[in-house]
Amino acid sequence: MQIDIVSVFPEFFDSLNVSLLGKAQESGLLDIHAHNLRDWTHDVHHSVDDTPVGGGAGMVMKPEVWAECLDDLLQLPDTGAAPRSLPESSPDKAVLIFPNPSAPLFTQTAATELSRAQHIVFGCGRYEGIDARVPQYYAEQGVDVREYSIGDYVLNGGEVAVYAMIEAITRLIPGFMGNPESIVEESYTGDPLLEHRQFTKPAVWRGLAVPEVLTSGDHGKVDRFRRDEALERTSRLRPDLIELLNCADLDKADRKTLIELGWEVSSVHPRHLVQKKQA
Ligand code: 6GU
Repeated sequence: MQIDIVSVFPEFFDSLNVSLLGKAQESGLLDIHAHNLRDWTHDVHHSVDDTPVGGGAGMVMKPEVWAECLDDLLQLPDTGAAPRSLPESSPDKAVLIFPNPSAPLFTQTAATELSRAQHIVFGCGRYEGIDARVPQYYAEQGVDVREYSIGDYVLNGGEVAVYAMIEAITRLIPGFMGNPESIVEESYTGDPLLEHRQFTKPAVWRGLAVPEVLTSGDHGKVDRFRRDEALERTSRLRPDLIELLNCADLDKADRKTLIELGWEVSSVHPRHLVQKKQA
């Protein structure tokens, strides 16, 4: 997979060369480049932003600079005219992603889909964001353009969000992880449940004991204990995820556990029986 990142702080991404991401680049599985948007400016001040049309605080990133940069990275001709229709399912069709706090949430489902892409270009906005015509223009050229937020809070720029998305996407590329089983087991893949707790030795530490069933050697009991713990933690911390489960996929023991936790499991999705308190 080729990843191009455009930012006014490309140094921010230097640490992508360490750890598992560094290894994946050495092995040729991944090729990541961080580019400085200012390299595509022509004026002496290398300016990338301007005041918002219609007024208001802050600055907006200029469309011309972004377009010169993105035309290069996407290898598109710099015409403002006729949209090029790119073949819909071309395997090397690039995905262009703009981090944006006012966009849909980036989820594990998006990460999984994007882990199959050949080429991703990330455009990191700063200030009040990028002129809205930039994503519109590339979408009209036939590019697969996405905008994602990583959560309901505001960051100073898209860099941290892009870093998070790159980690989530690349670890799902086949061959990236040493132990692919750890991907299958963890939260948000397979059943969208939070994970059970993990313990290592010693069995008692500072007076706190590991749950006894985990040391029993009975794998059936261990699996059931962990599954119940995942259901209980999800019910308590993220009931919205329980509501997405399909009752038909739950086994008898899952149903029993959910019923004990106050869920009704005889319709399509679980429903909580106790009315939630009004805000
Ligand atoms: Cl994608 N960008 C910024 N600036 N802030 C965010 C975000 C993105 N996602 C959550 N907060």
